[in-house]
Amino acid sequence: PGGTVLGYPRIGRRRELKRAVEAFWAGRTTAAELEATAADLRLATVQRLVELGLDPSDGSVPGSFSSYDQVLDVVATLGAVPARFTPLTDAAGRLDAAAYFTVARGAGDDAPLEMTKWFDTNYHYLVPEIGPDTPISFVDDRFVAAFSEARAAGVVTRPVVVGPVTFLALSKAADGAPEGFRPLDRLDDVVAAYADLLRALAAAGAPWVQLDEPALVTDSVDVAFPELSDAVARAYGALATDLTAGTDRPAILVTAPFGDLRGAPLAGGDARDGLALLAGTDVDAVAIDLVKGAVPTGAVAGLASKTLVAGVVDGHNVWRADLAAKLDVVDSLAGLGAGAVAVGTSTSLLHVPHDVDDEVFGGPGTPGTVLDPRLRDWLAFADQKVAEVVTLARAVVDGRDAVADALAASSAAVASRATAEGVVVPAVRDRAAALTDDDFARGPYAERAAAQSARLDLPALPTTTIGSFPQTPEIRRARAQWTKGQLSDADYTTAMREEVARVVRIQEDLGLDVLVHGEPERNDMVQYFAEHLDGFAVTANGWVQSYGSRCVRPPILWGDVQRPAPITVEWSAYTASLTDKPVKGMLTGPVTILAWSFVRDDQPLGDTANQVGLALRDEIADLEAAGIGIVQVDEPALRELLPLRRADQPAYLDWSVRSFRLATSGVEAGTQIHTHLCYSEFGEVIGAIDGLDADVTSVEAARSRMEIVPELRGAGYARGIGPGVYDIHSPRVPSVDEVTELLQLAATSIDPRVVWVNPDCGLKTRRYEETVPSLEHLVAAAKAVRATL
Ligand code: THG
Ligand code: ZN
Repeated sequence: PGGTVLGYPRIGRRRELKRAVEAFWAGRTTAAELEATAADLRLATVQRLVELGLDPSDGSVPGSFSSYDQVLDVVATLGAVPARFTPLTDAAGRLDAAAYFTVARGAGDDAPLEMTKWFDTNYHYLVPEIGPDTPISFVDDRFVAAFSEARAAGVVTRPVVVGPVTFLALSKAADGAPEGFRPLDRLDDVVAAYADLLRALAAAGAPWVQLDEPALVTDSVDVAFPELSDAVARAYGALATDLTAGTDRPAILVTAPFGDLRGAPLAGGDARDGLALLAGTDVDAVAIDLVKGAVPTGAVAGLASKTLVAGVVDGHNVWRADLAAKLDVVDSLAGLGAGAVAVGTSTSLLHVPHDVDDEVFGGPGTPGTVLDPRLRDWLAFADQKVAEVVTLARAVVDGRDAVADALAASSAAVASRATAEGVVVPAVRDRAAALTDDDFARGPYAERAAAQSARLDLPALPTTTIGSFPQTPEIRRARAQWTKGQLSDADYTTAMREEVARVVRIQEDLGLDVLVHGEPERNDMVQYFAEHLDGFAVTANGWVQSYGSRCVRPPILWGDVQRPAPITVEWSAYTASLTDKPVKGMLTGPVTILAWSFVRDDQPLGDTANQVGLALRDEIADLEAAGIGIVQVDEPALRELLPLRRADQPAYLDWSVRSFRLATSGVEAGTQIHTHLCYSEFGEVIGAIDGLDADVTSVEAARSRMEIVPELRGAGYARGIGPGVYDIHSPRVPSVDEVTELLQLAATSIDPRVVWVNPDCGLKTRRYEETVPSLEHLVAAAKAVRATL
């Protein structure tokens, strides 16, 4: 009745966990010291949640800590470790702290678990590898220990565990598994281990456990399984009834975040209703996402004995809720026939920063990074969302009058945001409304190719890089000093221009054909543009975990987007003044800017994308006018925003491709547009990549041994292609022979005249020690293959 949240950030308000974990990796602290810091953080978190109003006595407080990743925690709990890491486990099959991180990060030739995106968030989880012989049993009591630790401090938590069906649906078949084996074939073993976990939690006194089953809201091929709904029925029949009959178990809450549990088929095209399916088992509560998912209607058999947790507070975005409207949604659930309705968040709060009160608000002239003070009232980060849930829950129990002030304040904030200056800018709206199909299209590729080849005069197999060069400690130090006001704008700019000149010299010495400026002036490829566009705000402390110890600070896109002044033009023009070689201007595309920001929720995303597209179109026009003949517009997140339900995908692919074309189609035929994609499997968006109509597309390809090249050709793509010829994620320097072999593979599977030679991705995370020899080998390989053409 007090309301709950499905999970809470775990990196720490000041990224304490990041620092502790990285100190342990560096050998500066012991496992015991790391564990002590983690325990402090867990305790501070549950106490904070109680302070914010969650009930400390009944399992309302989620126990959602992880030292690295929630999926890895299940791997550890089940002892489901790939064979290459079994030597690291103890006799019982457990991983100690060092071994746990080794599975996450690899060691020597033993590759870590692969990392991939968690549903449609910017969080990345580790992909379990499950085969017929993978050990699976309840071996590790980390969930039980965390529960007991909080309980000893006076807080009865609700352990949060990735559910058994989602765990297996997200796993991949282990190397060497027989043809046709699917991880879900191991469901009975996994469920038996979960039953043991539930018994252990009950013995420790846990009244509730939360099992997260986001796989139930998606039908994307990543998790496709024809019998997913049978798996749900089997797993929860066993966990709630058969395997726990006659023994104690905690009450089970199953959550289905990120989408619609009703009204759309489950994975594999099964038309059964996910809510009805769960209601047909003996689980005790179901949490549904009422932000992404539709409000369900119609009675559901079996729900009378259960609690429905109404996920009305958005766990995935930062806007303050309209509490009265949320209460209307809660009220509208009455017809479903649930035994009780409780208030919750739509998803875990893992995806938002900790606390708006950690931000610095100020007006013009306030030093440091500050948020527009008007935004303070419009935003809700994790702590504010907990308070919203508590207020809503109180209204459900005591009536709206009991929280009248809070309801009025939230309505006033929502109203002030709707009418604030900058949220709707008529000039931006008029420009978007006047767009015609011509604004989204360039001329025929044959004409462009001819004009570009005459202008650029490049050799066969031209060599280039993806844009960023190593961010050295000196660059980071200068930026930190500048941000703190210890370095003047002029001195900072001078330092960055010197770096650009150095990067140009290095590239000329290497003999690269198309040069870049190296992006020393950019903190992050999205944040940098957000800082230079109207309609965005950036935060000082708004860190969100991206994976493991790594975090990002997503900008907040709150208003209509405009470009007040050119952003990159001086940098690119300066670079071009230093060399006779062609220089490539570097921009981040509209889809990626949206994917890695918190976006406004008051208009279709496609409309917002076109505003960003128009701002970039102006930037590209200015680059062109400054004599820059090549502009790269990166879209690494094109795959990332793909909707989880197939039915929604065509509309997304349409607006995302159009926004890119809007940005890039204003140029002359002789100006060459490049794009770059990475971080994902492109199968599902391959048609869209062709639709971008870029003259050259560079893609991550080394680890998959160029398989993207024939795929793109198969999808009808017939323009320039730069498949990455070496993996930049590792410090290893590839030999000339290795690069030559990959390049030959590409140049024989398509017409070599369209092939470009470049690394997999930007070099900002690498050091010069690796970068220079790797690029030397890349240039040597290009020359060798060129000679054979
Ligand atoms: N920028 C943004 N989002 C992203 C990426 C990005 N999402 C997907 C992918 N890349 C995630 N990868 C990373 C890689 C490195 C870091 C974060 C996400 C990283 N972060 C620093 C850290 O945690 O120490 C902090 C960076 C900073 O100081 O701003 O290294 O490239 N937006
Ligand atoms: Zn990349």
